[in-house]
Amino acid sequence: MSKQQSSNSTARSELPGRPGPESPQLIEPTEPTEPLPPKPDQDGPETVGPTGQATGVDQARVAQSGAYLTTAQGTRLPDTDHSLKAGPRGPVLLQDHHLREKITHFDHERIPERVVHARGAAAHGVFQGYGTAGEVSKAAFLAKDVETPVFVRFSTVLGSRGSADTVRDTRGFATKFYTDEGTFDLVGNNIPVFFIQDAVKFPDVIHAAKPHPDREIPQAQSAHDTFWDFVSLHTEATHHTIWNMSDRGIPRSLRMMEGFGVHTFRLVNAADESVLVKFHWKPKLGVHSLVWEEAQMISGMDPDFHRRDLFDAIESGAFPQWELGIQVFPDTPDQTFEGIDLLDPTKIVPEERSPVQPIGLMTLNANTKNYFAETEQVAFHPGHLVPGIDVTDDPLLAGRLFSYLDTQISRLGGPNFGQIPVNRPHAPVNDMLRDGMHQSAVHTGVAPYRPNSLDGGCPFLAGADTAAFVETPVKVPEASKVRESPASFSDHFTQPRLFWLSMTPPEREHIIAAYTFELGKCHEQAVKERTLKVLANIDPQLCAQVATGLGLPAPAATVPLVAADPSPALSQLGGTWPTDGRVIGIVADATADLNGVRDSRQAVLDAGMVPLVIAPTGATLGDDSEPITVQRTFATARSVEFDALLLAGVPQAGADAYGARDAKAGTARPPEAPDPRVLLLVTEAYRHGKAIGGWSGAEHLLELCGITAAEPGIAVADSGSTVVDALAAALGEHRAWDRFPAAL
Ligand code: HDE
Repeated sequence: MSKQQSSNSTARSELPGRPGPESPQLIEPTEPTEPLPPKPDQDGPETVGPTGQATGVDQARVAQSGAYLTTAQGTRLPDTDHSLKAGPRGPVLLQDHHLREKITHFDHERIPERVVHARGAAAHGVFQGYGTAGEVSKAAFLAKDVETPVFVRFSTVLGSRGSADTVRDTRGFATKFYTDEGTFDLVGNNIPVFFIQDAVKFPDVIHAAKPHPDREIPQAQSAHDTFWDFVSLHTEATHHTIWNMSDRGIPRSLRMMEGFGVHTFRLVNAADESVLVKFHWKPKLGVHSLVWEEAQMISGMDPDFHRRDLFDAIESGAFPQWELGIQVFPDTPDQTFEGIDLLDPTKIVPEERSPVQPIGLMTLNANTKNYFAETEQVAFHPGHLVPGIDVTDDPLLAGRLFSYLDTQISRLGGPNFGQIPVNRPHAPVNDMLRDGMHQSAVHTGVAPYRPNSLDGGCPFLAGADTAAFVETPVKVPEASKVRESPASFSDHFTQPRLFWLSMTPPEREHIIAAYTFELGKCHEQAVKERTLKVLANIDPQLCAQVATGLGLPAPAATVPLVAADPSPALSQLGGTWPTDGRVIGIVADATADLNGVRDSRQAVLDAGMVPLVIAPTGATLGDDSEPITVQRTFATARSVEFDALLLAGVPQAGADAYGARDAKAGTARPPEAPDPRVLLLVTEAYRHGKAIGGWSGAEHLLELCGITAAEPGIAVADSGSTVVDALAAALGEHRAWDRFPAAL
């Protein structure tokens, strides 16, 4: 036996009936062991077959379990490390069916990524109705205390599947409700308006926003010529674009985003009365964003930042929650509300004019078990509706009702994608759809048609009284066929201006900086100049400041500027929010007050936040009796990972700590200054408006960073346990906004 063969045979030698030589380098388990039990929070949706029967889970295919490796046909295999050859050094034989099966399957492991929203992260959860929607919708899952399993996929729009999470972009927020009356998909975004008003333009906006076709640059960015070329020529995109340029384009966490159905939907109650509604998801943790510098740094430091944050929060039991709410409007023939056209997906209705009424609570409480099977294969469709929820004639929605079914056929390989476990309804399915690629149901019976007498006439048709989905008989106005939009669709600037006027000064600074950055990345002067003309129609101050940044003259407005009432609900500032799951970095070294570190760690945990100790190296701090585990070192920590910092006290005020090192002679650093990476950590956190706390002696480090304890968002106390309350209070406002514009 050759050398290679002997080492690889070791594991087999221990299996019953497989004698083999012993190897001193035992690197594989030598006998079958029980696989790790599923984590309690990882139960996926109940698996229900395409014809409604519970199928359970095909255990043989879910994990690396069982005693023996087999082929896809279940035949046991003696070797999976060596191809079948004509002698150890000879050619590989075509006969090797295991080699061919293994490589062929591997060759086809990838499926086409989504044409948009390719990068996503998802979780399972539950939706609980409040019963408050009963008057306007008969949808059974909205009734009081009804619990419905859900699967939510968040996504960026532009980047490919491997792109970074924190790019400036719209985020998808798609929810699948597995209701007893069929699956309802609410396929929304974190921005309540869209770039275009008519689906026929979707390929245009996406072609413009995706990377340039010649070199496929830039990835996952809107900061390039073709995007700004399109949105400046096509001013109905102005409203969506200003939302993108605002802090909404760079969320702090998927858990801290609002979600919107965007289109107006129609709800129908038990008496067949209808209203028009807009759907809103309101996060319990509030709406918070990164600052642009952080977002860019995170793209390099941790491209999986949002995905990790969602997964970790759920894993640790900090289940994210959103309230589902509706704005309700009368279903009048003109489908407008106070002059706002409800069929125009580039318009919002300010919450001050039509409050969002809560109708249920969603809790995400289980991570996915397999990214591909669930997050990648989930297929949403705005046409997945249930009785009580219907669509309107929004022309953007009409195109979506076609597109989402169609795209799955190439993405998921045929029309049977509804049979993939994550896509299977929990309601009984009794369709007459048959055959096709990847058909996995074994349909019995001979008469998959209606009417039939051979299968007993089954299945029968339901009526509105037996939970059938019946389209609302909306009157269609008498009209001629035209390729036109209503006149109201051509107002492109009133609402972007409303958005701008509703922003606080720091938020406006961020918007100005975002436009200046993005246009600064464009090469075409004509594109920049045209965009400035668009900005002039939003606000002269916005236009002038961006123009200054670009070094171009500011043009005058070409439309009258409307004096809209600001909508404070659009701003993220003001108010205080829960700090659950926020990440606190505790900076310490061996010379620090380690009891204080222990106390502060505990206080952070007690407050529902996540403490991460940052020290010079990965070695535990303190003696063996009560060692403190170090989660980050000065080499691996960067401020962008933390929502706030705590600087451990040092026993003697003014003493040098935090990895103090002798400064090299002739450098500007003070003698025995803290490790320069700590100075960077603190100054960066300060510049990004983050709360910084410390105790007894930490002021020294703050002073070295040019920060005084009296400033907003800085909390210095006597002990590690007492400082956490003050830190959490500052963090409840998300950032110390008074520090802006520090970093834009
Ligand atoms: Fe989508 N969109 N979209 N979209 N969209 C897709 O469907 C499309 C639009 C949204 O996590 C695709 O399964 C058209 C608005 C989300 O799997 C595709 C138009 C809104 C997701 C598609 C729109 C969305 C998608 C690509 C203009 C917010 C990700 C893969 C008429 C209300 C869902 C897929 C997931 C995905 C088409 C506009 C949200 C190609 C034609 C408006 C959250 O079918």
